[in-house]
Formats: sequence, structure tokens, C-alpha cells
Amino acid sequence: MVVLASTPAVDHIPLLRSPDPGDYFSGMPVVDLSSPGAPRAIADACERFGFFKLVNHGVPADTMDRLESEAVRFFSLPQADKDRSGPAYPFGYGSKRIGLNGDMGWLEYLLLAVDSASLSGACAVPSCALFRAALNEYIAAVRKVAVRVMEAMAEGLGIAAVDALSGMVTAGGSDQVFRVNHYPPCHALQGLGCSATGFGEHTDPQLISVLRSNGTSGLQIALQNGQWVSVPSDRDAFFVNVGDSLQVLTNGRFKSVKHRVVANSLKSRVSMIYFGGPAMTQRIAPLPQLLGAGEQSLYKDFTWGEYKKAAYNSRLGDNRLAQFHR
Ligand code: GA4
Repeated sequence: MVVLASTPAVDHIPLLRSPDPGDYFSGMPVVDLSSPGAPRAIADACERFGFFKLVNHGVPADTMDRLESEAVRFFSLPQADKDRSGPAYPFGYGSKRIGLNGDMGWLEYLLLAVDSASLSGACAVPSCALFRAALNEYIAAVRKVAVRVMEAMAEGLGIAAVDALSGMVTAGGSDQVFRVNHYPPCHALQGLGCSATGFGEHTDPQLISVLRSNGTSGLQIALQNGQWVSVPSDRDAFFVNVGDSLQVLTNGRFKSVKHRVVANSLKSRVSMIYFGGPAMTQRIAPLPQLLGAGEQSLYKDFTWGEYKKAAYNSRLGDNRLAQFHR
């Protein structure tokens, strides 16, 4: 395309058709976490879409706003200062490169390790005390929301042990990750009918992902018929994704949702995502309580450590669960 030759800024970044206003996710499930019907509504949304919007979650707007403004401040630093917090692997600042296998997106980000409820002490970034404090306050709060959601999932699935899922993420040694993404506006493509890929299509490998973003849209999910729909942004809500591990734990009942982010040509998008993963040695296999009489696991047995290793050796858009199907 001629466009590419004249826009070196987006070299190597895959382009997407610009979102059409008609492609908004009109049937998006919205779950009120404070309502008695939440467990059933969550299980239903996870079965149909692997995705829902969560409101009345109890995290104060201040906690979210403080982290957003600290993140904006960090991403406004001179490039050389941000680069001092890199590289992103295993943890730190990254720009445009996603993972280690050649994926590129129109974004910069921080990838951080989470210990029991806060940033890992060993986490080198960010060095600014205010940013660290905002991260720790937010992570502690969002993690509690993730636990309440996983408890509701267990209840909605009819499992007696309330911690059957959440216990995997609260257990010592659990593998939790936090990421703050900044998608700068991509002015170079304004008015050209195409957009830069912010974060290419993928499913998340963990059990659950809890996302919060500023008021800029860009997130899209794939419905089960393959259609991509845009998720209207809502800075007061969380968006919850089912990850690959939770799909396996429910023997395919909950769907790990394919999603991606399209960069905006005019506005910055800032998102923060908590990824709840289990301990490396945790066996990922359908919960026995969920297997009906004679029902077999759809998947080969594996540990989270094995799955994570395979995931980190894959390309973003690969179907990572395929090699674990029986
Ligand atoms: C997707 C979910 C999380 O953002 C993440 C991503 C990770 C990374 O950015 O390093 C991966 C991606 C994610 C899945 C496949 C591999 C690993 C990039 C990539 C190409 C932090 C994660 O855990 O898996």
C-alpha cells in the first residue's frame, strides 16, 4: 500500500481497517458485582463471550485516577529516561516490541511482577516513589476484585468450594503479572481508513485478566462467530477476560476470548491490566467437580510452568491451546 511507503513511523506495525461505528459490541454483558445475581451473570457471560464489563466493583475512582496520572507522567518522560527502566524482559519498560518473537504494536508499556498483593520487591521499575505507591494501592485493590470475581465464577459454576479457582491465584508462589500500556495517538494514519495495531490479536494465557482503561476506546473482542466488535470505553468499570488456563479448568465451558487493541489516530489510550496466574507447579486440568459422568478432559495434562514456557515461545496470534488439545 502506498500509504506505508510514506509513513515510516508505522513501519513494521501491522495495519487494521479502522473501526466502524457500527461494529460496537451491543450485547456486551454488564455485571453488577454487588448484586446477588452476579455469580450466575458472570458464569453466563464467560460461557457466551469469555468477557464482560464489571460495575459496582468497589474500587475507589481515586485509586484508579492516581495510577492513571502517574502512568501518564511516566510515559511523558524523555525516551532515554524510560529506556533506563527497560528492557521489558523479564520485567520493565518496552516500546513497540511485544514478547520476544517478533510481534510489534503501536504502544509502549511497563511489564511488572506482582508478589502476594503488591509489586515485587525485586521489581526495578518504576523508581519514582509516587508511581510505586499508586501501583501498590491499585494492585492490592484490583487483586481483591479478581478474587471476588473468581469466587463468583466458582459459585456460578455450582462448585461448592468457593476458593476452587481463586485459591490458585492467592496461593504462595502464584504467578501474577501487571502491565500498564500507553497507546499514543497514531497521527500518521489519520483519515486514511486504516489504523495501527496497538496490541495484536491474542488470548491471555492466565486464568483471568482484569483491565481498566482511560476514556479512549480501542479494545476489540472476537465473538464466537469470528466477528470483531469494539468495546466502548468506560473509565469507571473493569473489563474481565477469561484466559486459556480458565478455559481448560472448566473443560471448555468458559471461553478464552480473542482480543486486540486498535490505536486511535487522535487520542492516547492508557490501560492497566492485572493477570492472575497460578504457581508454576499448578496442574492445569478440568476441575473434577465440573466433569459430568463419563466426561473426559478435552486437554492433555500440563502445569502452568509448562504452558507459560510454550506461550512465551509462541507468536502473539498463535492458537496456544491447540498443541494441548487431546
Ligand atoms: C498476553 C497477556 C499478557 O499481556 C502477557 C503477554 C506476553 C508479553 O507481552 O510478554 C506475551 C503474550 C501475553 C502471550 C504470548 C507471548 C507472551 C507476548 C507473547 C508474544 C504479559 C502474557 O502473560 O502473555
